[in-house]
Amino acid sequence: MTGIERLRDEVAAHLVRARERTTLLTGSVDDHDLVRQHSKLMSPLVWDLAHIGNQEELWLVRDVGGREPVRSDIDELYDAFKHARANRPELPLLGPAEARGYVGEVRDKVFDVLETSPLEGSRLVDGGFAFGMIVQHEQQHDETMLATHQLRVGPAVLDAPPPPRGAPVGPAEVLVPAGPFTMGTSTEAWALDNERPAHQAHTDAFFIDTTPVTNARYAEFVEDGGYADRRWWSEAGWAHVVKTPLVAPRFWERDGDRWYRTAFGTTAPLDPDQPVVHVCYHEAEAFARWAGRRLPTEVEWEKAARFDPATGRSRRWPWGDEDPTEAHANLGQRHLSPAPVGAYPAGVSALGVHQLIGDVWEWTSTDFHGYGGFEVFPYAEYSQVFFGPDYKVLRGGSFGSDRSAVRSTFRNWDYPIRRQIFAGFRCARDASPEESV
Ligand code: AVJ
Ligand code: FE
Repeated sequence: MTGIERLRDEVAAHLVRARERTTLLTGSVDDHDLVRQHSKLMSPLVWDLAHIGNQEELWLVRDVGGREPVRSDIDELYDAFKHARANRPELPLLGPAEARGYVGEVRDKVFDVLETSPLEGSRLVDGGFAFGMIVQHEQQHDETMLATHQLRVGPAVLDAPPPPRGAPVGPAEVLVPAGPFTMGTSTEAWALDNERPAHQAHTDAFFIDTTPVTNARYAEFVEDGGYADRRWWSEAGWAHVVKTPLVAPRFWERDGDRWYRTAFGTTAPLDPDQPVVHVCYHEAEAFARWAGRRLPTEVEWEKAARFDPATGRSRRWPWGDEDPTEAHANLGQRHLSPAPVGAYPAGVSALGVHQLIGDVWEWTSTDFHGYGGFEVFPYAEYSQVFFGPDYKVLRGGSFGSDRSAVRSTFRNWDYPIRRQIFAGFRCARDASPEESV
């Protein structure tokens, strides 16, 4: 097999894997659940389905393939910038059967385009990046659809084995030395525009938590009256917690003196050792202040994840340069929850930090901006239009993120009030001069 044939097979396998997941997420509910609005924050599942097909048609069938449109009449309906999520149920969308037919027809043409695509170079028409972008796009919407499943009310329809068991992780925090490191990437083939270019970044010495903050620890904050104590909240956070009002993470419920958590239609006692999930930025920030700590910046997070003090290099992944296996991280919806802390000793970073990839997206204190030297590619609406103070950066991916759609350089972003995403956090603190040596 030649190099190009092997590459085509790899791309095809990624496309097939993404489509199997999409099919599971849209095929496990009935047509009524596909077209209805489970939350104003989310699209109907049937919109995500046809939007996946429409983006694939735009970039791979029309642009890379130079083929005739499959359905040019529906582009406007599936343009995320034309209609807010809350209004999508009222649109004259393709019905479930029509949407399935459409995405299937697009996919057949894409396999045809792939047969002759050179898959090299960074130009869009060469296909290499374009196929990767579309694989990631489908997986990103699959994670979004998984969040819609979490918001859906009714009996469980998804099933997965429980995550691996936790284990002791040693000291609760890790010292990251002061100095420069390489942040971002210019070489990852599928890295999106906002992850580029590779550049030197600097941090002072700081401590970062060895693991994400657990349910047990977060429950202490709740039980200490943290949600009613003005001292822990920023001005915006306090306004939000009072007005909404927030009293505990989303999907937590108290019965007597025990906490329960509902996930994907199943209610069970809260696992004390799993990372807390479904908290917004304001809650993460308030917890950190209550604990006498702070959230890490995005630069600190990436240094903790990638910097190898022995070589001075930044690794591709916390554990090294090899792509993730099941032993490294809780990714890809293999489990329907984060894994208890210590469950992935093989995934530890050079500095000794656990579970940076997978389990829960981690809020950082950094606003979403382009790096120095940022260039829009291939379209401004992927990330540039979101740059500014309205969005906070999240890092590392969740149990619902696929390995094709997350990297140590990958940057997610959302409003600081959002908590339907699979987001948690870890804390950090400055190192004093005596601690830094
Ligand atoms: C990177 C997750 C914020 O879902 O809004 C999907 C990804 N962009 N379709 C989003 C995305 C276009 C994006 N996030
Ligand atoms: Fe999209």
